Amino acid sequence: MKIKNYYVKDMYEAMIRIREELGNEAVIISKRQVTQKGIFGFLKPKMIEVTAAVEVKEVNEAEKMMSSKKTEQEALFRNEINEIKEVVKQLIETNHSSVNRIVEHNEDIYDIFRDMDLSKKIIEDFESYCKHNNIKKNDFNKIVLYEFLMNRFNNKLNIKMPDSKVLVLIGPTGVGKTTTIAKIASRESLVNHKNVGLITIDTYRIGAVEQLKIYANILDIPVEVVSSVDDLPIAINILRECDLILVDTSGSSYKNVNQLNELKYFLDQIKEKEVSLVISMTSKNTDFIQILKSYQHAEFDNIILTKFDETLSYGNVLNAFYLTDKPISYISMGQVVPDDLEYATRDVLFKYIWGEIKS
Ligand SMILES: Nc1nc2c(ncn2[C@@H]2O[C@H](COP(=O)(O)OP(=O)(O)OP(=O)(O)O)[C@@H](O)[C@H]2O)c(=O)[nH]1
Ligand SMILES: [Mg+2]
Repeated sequence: MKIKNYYVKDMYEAMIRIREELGNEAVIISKRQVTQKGIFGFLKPKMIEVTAAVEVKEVNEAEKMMSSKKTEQEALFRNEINEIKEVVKQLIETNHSSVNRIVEHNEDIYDIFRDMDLSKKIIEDFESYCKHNNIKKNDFNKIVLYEFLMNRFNNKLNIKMPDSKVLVLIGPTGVGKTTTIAKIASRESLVNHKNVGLITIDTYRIGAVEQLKIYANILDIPVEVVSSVDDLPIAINILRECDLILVDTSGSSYKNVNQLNELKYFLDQIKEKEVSLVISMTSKNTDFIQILKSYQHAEFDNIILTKFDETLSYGNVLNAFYLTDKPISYISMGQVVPDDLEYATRDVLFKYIWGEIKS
């Protein structure tokens, strides 16, 4: 058994350090506020002393080695280890009650859920997680929520970068499809030295074609404009030498069934492709759910989340991976091409979510 003390600013820092140093199996066995060291320590903000423990195999190895020698001193030592083990076991068993003791009960987890605009499904899952772990409603707190999120991020979150030659971006109007295409095109052509070609089938909106052509000119890459379904395979054939073909589409309202059918008809003309559904983080949870539902018809493969910079509520990250089994690929956090685009990673997404809950 390895036991270690940590001096930290908050429980978030403690969790991160404990996970890093002792691993996922570690448990918190105590926590108390302490004054910082030094003459003026009492003037500084208080720190938290957190004690964590984890069972390690080395103890068993040590036990084996020692038992072979069979000296009286060793037998005494083994007894001591067993006693320590027993104490720590009891502490682990009462882990939840010790967690409850250390956290103030004034935080209402349901207020956090409401502020994050989480779907009902997630709240129900949290409740069943707590029930399964024997945590009563009165004991819901941020540490329980942290453990729940860690668990779900580890087990449920699905992340995957698109890797097909043809990538089509679809989604509601104004979510950032064209801007994201420009960002991906810049990154792939300038950084990864790929031959990139662009196609737009957005001939509805005034200026849409020009918008894409401007990016194509800057990057010096070819762009094909497609105005009828039959032209789409032709455009793809023209760009066949490219390593990556990015297809921009016009925005469709999730409520407009005709537009969605037309989009599906266009998409069906491309045999081998990956389709990214672009959704803005600023969408309300109820709209977010409807967008995911309506666009299922278009058979998208992954999700790109945009406009992280325009919201302080990141619940849609959870909504995204709870309401569909499709992976998240990119996240966009601003208008700047190409800088404001990142590959989605577990750590970045978790940081957004936990940052919101913590504050
Ligand atoms: N703040 C912010 N703005 C963004 C982001 N991505 C795109 N935008 C802006 O959102 C606006 C619409 O972006 P577009 O790329 O034209 O969106 P679109 O989905 O192609 O729009 P339609 O083609 O009309 O459906 C532009 O002003 C972009 O600069 C982002 O991540 N954050
Ligand atoms: Mg567009």
